[in-house]
Amino acid sequence: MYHNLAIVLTSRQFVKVQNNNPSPRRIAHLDMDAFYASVELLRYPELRGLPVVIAGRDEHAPVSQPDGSRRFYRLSEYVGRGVITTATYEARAKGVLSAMGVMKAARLAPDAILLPVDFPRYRHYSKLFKAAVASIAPQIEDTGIDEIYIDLSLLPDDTLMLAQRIKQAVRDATGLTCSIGISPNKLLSKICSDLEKPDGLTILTPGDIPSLIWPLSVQKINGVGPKAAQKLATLGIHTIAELSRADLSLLHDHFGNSYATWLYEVARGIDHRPVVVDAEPKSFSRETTFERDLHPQHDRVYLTEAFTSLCQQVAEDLSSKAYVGRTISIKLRFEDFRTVTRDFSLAEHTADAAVIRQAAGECLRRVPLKKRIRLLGVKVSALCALHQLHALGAYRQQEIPFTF
Ligand code: TTP
Ligand code: MG
Ligand code: MG
Repeated sequence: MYHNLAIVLTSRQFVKVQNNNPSPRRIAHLDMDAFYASVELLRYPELRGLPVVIAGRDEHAPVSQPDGSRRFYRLSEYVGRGVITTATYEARAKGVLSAMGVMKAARLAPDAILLPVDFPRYRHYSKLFKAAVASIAPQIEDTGIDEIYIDLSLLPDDTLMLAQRIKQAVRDATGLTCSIGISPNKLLSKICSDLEKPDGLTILTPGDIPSLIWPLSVQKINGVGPKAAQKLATLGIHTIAELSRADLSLLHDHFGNSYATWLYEVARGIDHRPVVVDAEPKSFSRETTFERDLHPQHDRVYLTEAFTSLCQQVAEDLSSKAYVGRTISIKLRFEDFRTVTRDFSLAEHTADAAVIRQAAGECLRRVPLKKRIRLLGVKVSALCALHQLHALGAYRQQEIPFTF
């Protein structure tokens, strides 16, 4: 099971960009290369060129030797159930990948160096590289610890020159390399930033689409996961070109309306999503795709736990950002990819897990559960910043019993 966190934002700035600039947008996606591993190599330069894996616990930190050198742990010394966060390209060449179990990786590359995860350090470098980009191109949407979208549309400079200046600024500020993809939209730029890693730069023109995009696996589309790809494969659809030739009605039959329409558009490179800059959150949501499709009755205990956990996570997200919300929504995607949503609006704003859970439960009762469930999501919207609510004197913690 994996969790997706989404904070949906609004942007007034983007509306301005669109109105004033009818020419095609220039959207960049920038992603740092082997990010955690590259940050570690800055302090352990003797490991450059070696297979290195970031996965360990604190006990796997290097040990200083009397002669001033350092002793590093090897993957073969690891015992436990941890997973790899990332690996250097040298380790990837041996088949070691993100999210792989460490014990499995140890069989593939027993001599690879093992280093513990140091999140505060990665967050620090994340801030550094984002600030460096902002000094050149301020229209940035933050989408992860090592990646951002940048809207270059309003900048006067040539695209290639801008991209090179951004890469240099990132290198100067951090000592790290990144890869950039540039195209008219987020979907294509995200695909492109991955095409020439590491230290890549891909500027996509419409003429490049048949040669660069069409031959790629559908899984290169951000939003087509292994399950959807597997299902598409049973329809004989493996590449983006094949997906673009599929009938919309065929996709509707197998994936439900909203996902099918989305697939149909992305296969044609269509994506109108704005780069969302400097914005207020519009909603907080968490969702989970289950490793196997769950039966509403037989897997009831597990589903209930997952449901409650999603509500708790959204409540924590709200609290950590000091927001409260009034509309609680749930999303279910069934085994046939049909997606349904339900909303419930509370009388008062809340960031309380139990209140969110009860409202989400109300939503769930309005969904006929006849098919297995592949995805479950909880969203809180109609937000208000806590300080605004306090100013209005309207916020009080609600006490609602936890019953179903
Ligand atoms: P990615 O950008 O996906 O990967 P990466 O930067 O390590 O390598 P690439 O050059 O291919 O971009 O992820 C960024 C960081 O997020 C990564 O360094 C570690 C972390 N991460 C995890 O903890 N678990 C995961 O499953 C993945 C994919 C990444
Ligand atoms: Mg990366
Ligand atoms: Mg990334």
